Order: sequence, then structure tokens, then C-alpha cells
Amino acid sequence: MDRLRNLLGIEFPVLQGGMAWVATAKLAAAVSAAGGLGIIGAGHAPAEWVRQEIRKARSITSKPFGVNVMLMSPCASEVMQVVVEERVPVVTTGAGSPGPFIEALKSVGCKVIPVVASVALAKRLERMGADAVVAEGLESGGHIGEISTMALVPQVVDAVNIPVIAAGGIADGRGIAAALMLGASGVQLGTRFICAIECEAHKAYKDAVVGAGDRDAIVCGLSTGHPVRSLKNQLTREYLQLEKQGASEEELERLGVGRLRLAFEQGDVRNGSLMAGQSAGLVKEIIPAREIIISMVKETERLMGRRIWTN
Ligand code: TUI
Repeated sequence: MDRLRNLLGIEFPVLQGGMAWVATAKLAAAVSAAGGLGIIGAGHAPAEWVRQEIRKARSITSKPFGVNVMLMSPCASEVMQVVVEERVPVVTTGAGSPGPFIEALKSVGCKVIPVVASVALAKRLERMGADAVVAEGLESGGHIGEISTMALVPQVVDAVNIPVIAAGGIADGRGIAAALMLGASGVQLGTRFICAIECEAHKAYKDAVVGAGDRDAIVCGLSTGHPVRSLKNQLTREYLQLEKQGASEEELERLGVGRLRLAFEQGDVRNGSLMAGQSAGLVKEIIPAREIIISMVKETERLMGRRIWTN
């Protein structure tokens, strides 16, 4: 557990997921200021937007933070370049393999933490020099793999020697304690942080997460090979209907364009893409990031029967 905290220079081994649109500098800085690792989500954004967010985060906190680079984005290479130029301390990646970028990132001291959904990719990236991996189970929101957190995390822990961060379905101290029991050195949470006060998502998006029950975070896009979990609404109904009718990948992709922005900016909870994980059913309130982190850490320590990170 201390290995990850020392690697990243953080107080608590709690990472905030690098959610496209949702994870802005304001949220990331609040999480880092509270002792976790905040992460700016680059998503499909242009590199210069990411540069401005990096500088904004630095203006709010002197603590370390990260940038998540979504490798399916056409801007991914340019975003990596900005991350290197700005000497961001930590990079996480999603939806692909960051292999070609690892050397450049490491040459400026950036810690590289790919998000993986399989043992094979975790092993490959360890060989290529990754500093840690996030093992993300299918309970997560957004783009997901095929293996549950409970089964994936211990298999990745057995397969690699670098620290493993568990993600998917974790939203409180019980989830963190369970992840530690599985051998994880830390956790990453996305959905819970959508409902941080500092998160700039529209209030209606946050309210939808708070209002969600256990069966509301569903998967669309299985037929495209890029499954995405989001809250059930008019958009997911239309999408699943099209999928059932055998629509082409292009047609389905067209339906999805601009939908995250619609949810984040307009709060359109009917037609927007409300990406969220299965832990949405555990999220009950909108509170400051610091309160989220401190309450979870205290709950974890209570369950473990000892002080681990606080004094
Ligand atoms: O990346 C994520 N979650 C995401 S990315 C995203 S942005 C988006 N926007 C609109 C439509 C679709 C996506 C939203 N949520 N999580 C990390 C993650 N990476 N989960 C699974 C993977 C993954 C999957 C396959 C990583 C690598 C991989 O294969 C790479 C290879 O080369 O084998």
C-alpha cells in the first residue's frame, strides 16, 4: 500500500477516474488537495484544452495530479506531447495500449499507469515499463472490459510485480477494504466523484447518479466491440433498439456523437450519455471531494481495525 503512496507522493491511495468531460481541473485539484490523486480526463478534447486544464490545476493546488489520455481519441498523440511538455507527474491511459508513449513520458519523470481490463495487457505493459496498472472491472462506467473487478484484480495482482489499483464498483470504504483484501495497493473511483461538489457536471447529471438504483447502469454497444456503461434513459433505449435491429457500427457511432457533452453541459438526462458505473446505486449525496475521501478512508480503517493512513 505504501509503495503506491510513495510512487505518487500522495497521502491516501485513492485515485479519481479520468472521466471524459466530467474530470476537469477543478475536480482533479480538489481530489489532490484532499490527499488523493486527482486526474484530468482528456477524453476527445484537443491538446490545448488539456494544457489549460493542467495549468489551472496547478493554480489551485501544489499537490501531484494526473492526466488520463483516452487512446481512441484522434488527439491522443498531441495530448501526450502536452503532458510531456508540462511535466505532468502521472499519466493514466484508457481504451488502448500506451506502449509507444511510455519512453517519452518516463524520460521526464512522469509515472505511467495504464488502465487495463485483462491480465495479458497488464503483463505486456509491465514489461514495457509501466509504473503501476489500474485493473478495471466491468462494473465501471464508460468504456469497459469483460471481467468483473472481484475476479480481475487478484489475477492481475498475481501476474505482475508493480502496484495494482482496483477500479470498478467501488464507492465507499467497504469497497476499498475489499480491494485491499484482493491484493490491490490502491483504488480508483469515478462514479462517486461525479457527485463531488467540485465536479463541474450539470446538477441534473449528478442528481441522476444519486437517484440511480442497482440496475440502472447498463451496457450498450456490445455489438460494436466498444461496450459503454451508462445510466438507462431515452438514449440507451434508442441505442439498444438500433443494435437489436442490426444497425451498422457507423450508424451507432453517429447516434452517440456529442452525447456526453449534452449530459455534462446541458444536463439533458433523457438524450445525453450519463456514463456511470454500477456503484451509482451506492452514491447517495453530493458533497465536497474532501468529505468523500476522508469518510471513505476512515470507514476503510474502521473495517480493517487499525489506522493505516491517518494519524
Ligand atoms: O477508457 C476507459 N473508459 C472510458 S474511455 C471513455 S471515452 C468514450 N467516449 C465515447 C465513447 C466511448 C468512449 C469512456 N470511458 N476505461 C479504461 C479501459 N481501457 N477499460 C478498458 C480498456 C481497454 C480495452 C481494450 C484497454 C485496452 C484495450 O486493448 C488494448 C490492446 O491493445 O490490447
